[in-house]
Amino acid sequence: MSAEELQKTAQAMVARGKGILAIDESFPTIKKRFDSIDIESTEEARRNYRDLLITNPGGADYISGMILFDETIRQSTSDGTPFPEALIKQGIMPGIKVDTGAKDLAGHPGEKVTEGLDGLRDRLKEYKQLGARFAKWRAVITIGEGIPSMACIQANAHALARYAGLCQEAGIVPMVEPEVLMDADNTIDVCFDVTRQTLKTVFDTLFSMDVTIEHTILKTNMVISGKKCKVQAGVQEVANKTVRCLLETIPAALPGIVFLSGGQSAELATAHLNAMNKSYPDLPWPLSFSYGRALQEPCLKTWAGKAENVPAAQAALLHREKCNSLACLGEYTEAMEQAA
Ligand code: 5MM
Repeated sequence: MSAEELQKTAQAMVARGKGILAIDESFPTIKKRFDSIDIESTEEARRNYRDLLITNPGGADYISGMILFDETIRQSTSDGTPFPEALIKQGIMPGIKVDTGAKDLAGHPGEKVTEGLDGLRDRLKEYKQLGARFAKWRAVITIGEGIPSMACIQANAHALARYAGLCQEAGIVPMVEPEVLMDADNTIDVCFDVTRQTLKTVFDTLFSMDVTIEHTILKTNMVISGKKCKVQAGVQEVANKTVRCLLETIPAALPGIVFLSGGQSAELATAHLNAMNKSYPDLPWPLSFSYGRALQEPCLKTWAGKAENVPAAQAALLHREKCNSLACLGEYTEAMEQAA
């Protein structure tokens, strides 16, 4: 893929009013999700579920790309069309998660470093042949007593930069995902400081390793109160602090920023994105979504593993996709939830 095509792909990922659906749950994560609806995580159950997400009529109006897992990119729809082909036919770009998970960081209790660089050049070649236009690698930064350490942030930034360089060499747009977790009892200001340091380190490292910023997409967390914090920041404060943090750290040359939902409720994740776009319509980059849970949860619950629930589950997914599409334009209102 030429530089021009990489840029086109990156821009198409964050096209106006469109976002990304993350369906790249690894085996342990999809098992957790299926446990919540009491179904067994078999290969066929995973295929059935991903089939309904991928073939949802109307999804392409709001979704530019979907992030697949290694197993999923090799599976097919019920009528035998390979999933990547089924996406491309609808005008949705297939993406692929290429990291192999966050593992304990030696010498740093409670901290993780994401692995998966070994053999990545060859895997990317194969994913490209299977139809992948973009890739994803998620680094996890944990807030806690005395953490994160700079060692953890730097190790993860280094891996993200090496991954991004390999993707661009292979003609695949890297989605660079540093996620500061929201599970602790920290205030929003601690999240601000940690996210700021993380993003600054990641972009310094991308720059020093000659990754082309114009051919990269950032996927990151919002600046938000930890789930266990007694004082929960309101929607406007989250919007203001997230935007300030991004303005301080992210080069204007980046084609776009997409958020993960990180355990926020579906509606709150939409409200936060909407508030950012409504209050700050003239940012250097589009702000969009790449949610997993906040798009899928209502759909997963409605489906509950039953074929007869597929149309209702697809409608629930489409509703979240539409709400988030409107949030990209700052045009979402809470009333849209009642109307659903
Ligand atoms: C869909 O979940 C993705 C895969 O996670 P694991 O590798 O842990 O199985 C995950 O990377 C996801 O893309 C991001 O965390 C965003 O998802 P949420 O649910 O936070 O929006």
